[in-house]
Amino acid sequence: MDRFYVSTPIYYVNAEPHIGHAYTTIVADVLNRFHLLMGFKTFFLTGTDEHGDKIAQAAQEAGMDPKSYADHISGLFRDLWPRLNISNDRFIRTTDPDHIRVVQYVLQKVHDAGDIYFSTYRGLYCVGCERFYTERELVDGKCPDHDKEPVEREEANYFFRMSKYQDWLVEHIEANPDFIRPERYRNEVLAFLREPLEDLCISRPVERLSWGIPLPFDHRYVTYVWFDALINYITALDYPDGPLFHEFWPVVQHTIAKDILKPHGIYWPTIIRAVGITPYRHLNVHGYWKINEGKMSKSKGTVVRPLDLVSLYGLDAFRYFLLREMVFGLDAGFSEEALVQRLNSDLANDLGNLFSRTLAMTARYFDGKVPPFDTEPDDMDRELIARTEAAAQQLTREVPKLNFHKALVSIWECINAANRYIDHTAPWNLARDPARLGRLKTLIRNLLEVNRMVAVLIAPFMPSTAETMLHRLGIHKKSLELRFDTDARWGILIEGTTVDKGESLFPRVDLQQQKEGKKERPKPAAGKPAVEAPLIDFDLFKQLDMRIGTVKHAERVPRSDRLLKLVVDIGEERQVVAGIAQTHSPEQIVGKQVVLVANLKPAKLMGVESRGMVLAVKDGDNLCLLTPEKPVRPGQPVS
Ligand code: ME8
Repeated sequence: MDRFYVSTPIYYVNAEPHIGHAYTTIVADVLNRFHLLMGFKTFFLTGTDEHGDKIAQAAQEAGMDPKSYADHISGLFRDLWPRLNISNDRFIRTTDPDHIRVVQYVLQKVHDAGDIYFSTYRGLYCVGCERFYTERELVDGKCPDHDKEPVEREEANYFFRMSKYQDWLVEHIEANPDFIRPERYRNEVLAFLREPLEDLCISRPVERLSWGIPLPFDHRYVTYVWFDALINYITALDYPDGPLFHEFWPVVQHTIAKDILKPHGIYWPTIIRAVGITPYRHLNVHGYWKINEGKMSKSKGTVVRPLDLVSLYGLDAFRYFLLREMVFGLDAGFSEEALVQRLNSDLANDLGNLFSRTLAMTARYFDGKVPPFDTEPDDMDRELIARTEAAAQQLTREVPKLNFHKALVSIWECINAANRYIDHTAPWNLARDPARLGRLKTLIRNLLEVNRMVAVLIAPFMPSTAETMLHRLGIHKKSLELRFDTDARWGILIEGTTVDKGESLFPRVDLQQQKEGKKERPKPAAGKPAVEAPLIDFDLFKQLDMRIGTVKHAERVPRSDRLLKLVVDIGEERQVVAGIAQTHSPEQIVGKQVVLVANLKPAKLMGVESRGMVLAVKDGDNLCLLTPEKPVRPGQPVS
């Protein structure tokens, strides 16, 4: 069986997930789902990068120890992915014990082979960044991040002999044209390699940074964060001895954005070569999402949060937009206007319309049952079938080349051809003439087949829409169970199957109303005031002792579907029982910060003592825990 392994970068835990993280992870998800559709055995890895200066500093600013801080932000990533329908097999953290073991194993191996040496380094050091800069990295002699001239400093450190592998790397890139792709990034790496490569400093003295993996051969040092992070790609396969490593390493593709081209295009292949393993098969490099032509920025308030968009426009509209709008490799601009435009035209008008027209006609003319092909196909039928089959072929050609937009364009050509087919054949006219019932059956059957094929072809991009469409066509398969060979074939609907007209797949969105709606508070039900509770004075409110706590441990309460038993750190450890088991798993909630009413009288639920109450909000089936905007020290009072 063919195999496929895709990874995303492991994201730093110094910032919350944004649209850029979502894009790379959705791209990897599409690749994974596509290869499953094609019958491959796959492995899909994502996770978080948790050591190093940046994280230690962010934790300090939040007044937390680095591990609790990393637990919290890592949890935000881990919880986001299922909500974007990401099909990863493992979520790796660089603080996982197996990762620490593999990093130390690799360091020792490369050290034993003589490729790590100890040396005193004299160089230009930026105090703000806490790192050395090479002349080439400076802009007008200054650190590009701090706009300050670095100072001369001397430090003894460990170095990886990266320079030794320079010639090999150039030859490898030249001999394998799609090792780094698209070509512009391959050229960028080759251009960099035209200059002599310096050795890579891979340690930090503990007195300067303790938040890292200790070097196995010298505990006065921790590992430089990139040497640690890159190794995650083999830890996840149980390197060196695990069967996964032998199965999946030879077919690995890493997916990243252009910001981390150098560590992936240069450090990683040379490290892996020094370990004695062949490097990855492909490095897939995409461009940047820009907001108002610029970088996303917290201070300018232009950070785009995936769940905000998903809650406004739906998950599949969000996934479709990202994949259709960006040409892989180039930058793209993000705007809500552009997203709504695509939603209304491609999804509501084209796909949504085709599906609802087809099902409405099936309901009207054939009592909602799939009719047979009753007449020989004519030219128009043949053209429709040919277009559908062409879209299927394009999918198999374009997705492996990362041309997601092209694959979608050809699926949409088929959708538009089917809409035109309806207009040209005018089934409503045939329906008036009993002598042409056979032709009407064939027409509707063709349309149902196109819709079914489209559902299968969009499954890697929009898995839940695919499932909804198939379900309503009477096919009860999960999108991950679909297989191209058996499911992307014309004509396999079963005659007589009942289809379900249902509601429209993608209601149109009015952006203006949406924006106004966002500003408005939700309207209370007719005639009722929004707040009915009696007013209280501040003294009564003050009697509530509410604290921020970090969940240290969580487990299900035996024999209860609803209850979780939590241990929450609020400066002291509190056992609390919370009615959240139907929406939150114990693994999801450990590391999260919650708001706890700390002076509630103890109570027993299902025989388990609860000393406090975790605050949550319920909106229909949506149960959300209240959590501070940024991590804070456990025990801080809420006022
Ligand atoms: O670099 N547009 O983590 P990170 C598109 N921990 N993609 C974007 C983006 C944007 N505007 N901004 C970020 C790190 N990304 C390291 C990686 S891997 C061994 C270690 C995405 O949290 C894109 O995938 O800064 C980019 O490469 C990644 O986030 C950087 O994530």
